[in-house]
Amino acid sequence: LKHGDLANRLITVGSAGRAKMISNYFDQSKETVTHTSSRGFVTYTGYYNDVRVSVVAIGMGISMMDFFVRESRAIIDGPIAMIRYGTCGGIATDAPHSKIALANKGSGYIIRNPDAFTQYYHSGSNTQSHQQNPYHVAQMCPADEELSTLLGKNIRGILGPDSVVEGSNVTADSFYCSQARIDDRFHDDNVGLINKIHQHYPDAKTMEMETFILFHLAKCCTLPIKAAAATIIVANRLDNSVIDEETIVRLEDQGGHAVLKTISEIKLE
Ligand code: R1P
Ligand code: URA
Repeated sequence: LKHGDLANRLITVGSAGRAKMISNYFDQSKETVTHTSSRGFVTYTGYYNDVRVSVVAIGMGISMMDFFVRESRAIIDGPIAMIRYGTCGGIATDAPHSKIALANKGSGYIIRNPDAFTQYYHSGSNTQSHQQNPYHVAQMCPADEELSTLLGKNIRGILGPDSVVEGSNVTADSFYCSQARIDDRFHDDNVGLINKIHQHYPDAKTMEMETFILFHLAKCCTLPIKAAAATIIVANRLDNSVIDEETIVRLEDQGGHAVLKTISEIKLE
């Protein structure tokens, strides 16, 4: 993409299918420009209620979000608003599957500390790596308050008053070890990690893999970026209950519509 190809109002999602679904709500009387990159980014730029918007599917993880925020900021003039609409796992009893989690209280960040695992590098080595904490837990980064409030209002307006769980999210650098999934095939030292996450972030409701980087780069950018995030809770990690496929598709579609309405309505100054 080059200068001018992206709108100042951006939605970012993980999957190409979700991006397409949201772009189906674009004004049909106006042109939608689509671009698929060889690195797996899929972009739709068009209009919603006569306002220019872009939806970008970026795939998974913190590096892809880093590419998205920095490279879109490089080719857009003026203020930007960005909303992530993703999926996540619920890590609190009041974050059941099939609700939409609004990260209005911000996002935490948990990453594996490789130096806590160096005793596995060489057989017979006596390094004291176990003295290190196996996971680094960063300070919470806030979301944009105005954008988050509007997003919550519009999701409730389309999906109903009880559709939203508010709180904070925790972004992890892995779907597995740093989200406390136990795998005997790897040394992960992560038993009880969800409890440690709650000690650090008492109102954490969800875990996923991109939101913190979006919020952090929005705050660290020298040019204006407003950022917010909402995610479909696809499973609850405490009781192992899982959403059904039909509900995911409905929430991607209707929640995506609410996200699109929000990005078109937010004031950019
Ligand atoms: C993992 O399955 C992926 O799903 C979540 C995570 O953040 C990660 O990207 O979000 P998306 O559905 O937006 O990809
Ligand atoms: N995405 C994640 O990163 N974690 C989950 O538990 C579900 C979706």
